[in-house]
Amino acid sequence: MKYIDGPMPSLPPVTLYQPPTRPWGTPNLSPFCSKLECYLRMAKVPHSVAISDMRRAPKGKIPFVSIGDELMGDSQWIIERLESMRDEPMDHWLTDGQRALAHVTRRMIEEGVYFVVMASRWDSEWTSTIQREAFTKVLPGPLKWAFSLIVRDVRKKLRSQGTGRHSREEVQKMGVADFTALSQLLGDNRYFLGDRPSTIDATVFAFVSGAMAFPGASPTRDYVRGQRNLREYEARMKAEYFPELTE
Ligand SMILES: N[C@@H](CCC(=O)N[C@@H](CS)C(=O)NCC(=O)O)C(=O)O
Repeated sequence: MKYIDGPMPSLPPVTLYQPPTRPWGTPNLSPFCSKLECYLRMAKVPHSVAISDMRRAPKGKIPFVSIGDELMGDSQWIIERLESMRDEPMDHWLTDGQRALAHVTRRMIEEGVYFVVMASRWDSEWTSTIQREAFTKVLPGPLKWAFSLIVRDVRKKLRSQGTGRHSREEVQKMGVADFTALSQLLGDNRYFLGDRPSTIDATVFAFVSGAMAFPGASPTRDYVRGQRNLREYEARMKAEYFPELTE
């Protein structure tokens, strides 16, 4: 799979490693993979996409990339590295205040909303149906038995991070509060910070899309689906950067 539009000739070849799946009309099962792929498309970075093999992941997580011969993990470090190689970084037009807002928004989403989204997806109600179906599509045949290990691992991580210690009601209350803040900050802006895209849009889009798309109902998902501005933002971003998902 290739996406090339407006080449950046000074870059060494870039390959994005991620699971080969676009479930439920969202770019990836993993919102961090959706974020990075969205950024690569927004920034018009020529790249190819390959299936992730966790044994090669430099930080033991997806997504990861190769830039030339170098393997690199963590969506944010990757974006910052690629931005540093551009003549004009995507965020060049932001004021210091907008940069600060983008920073706290991204940290809230990636360190807070992510775990609410995970808890909502791995809720016992959906684990054995929706999640099993999505995961067994991407697990290689011989590893399909490993789904129960994944369930155990995700729940252990949710518990050690803290979100997994709250009741479902408490987790959902946090999720609705986070997306209320995002909806209010977005207002009627075309992109998160105004009428031009910036790197924070990759994160906001990925997590709004991932939360909205999941087929299992939850107060958080239903809140996001019910907010006109979040819904329209997700549809605009998708039409612009992932048109194949709107067909
Ligand atoms: N900070 C990392 C987070 C990536 C992340 O948490 N990825 C999850 C999938 S959504 C993962 O690889 N989980 C596997 C694991 O933790 O073992 C980034 O921005 O890339």
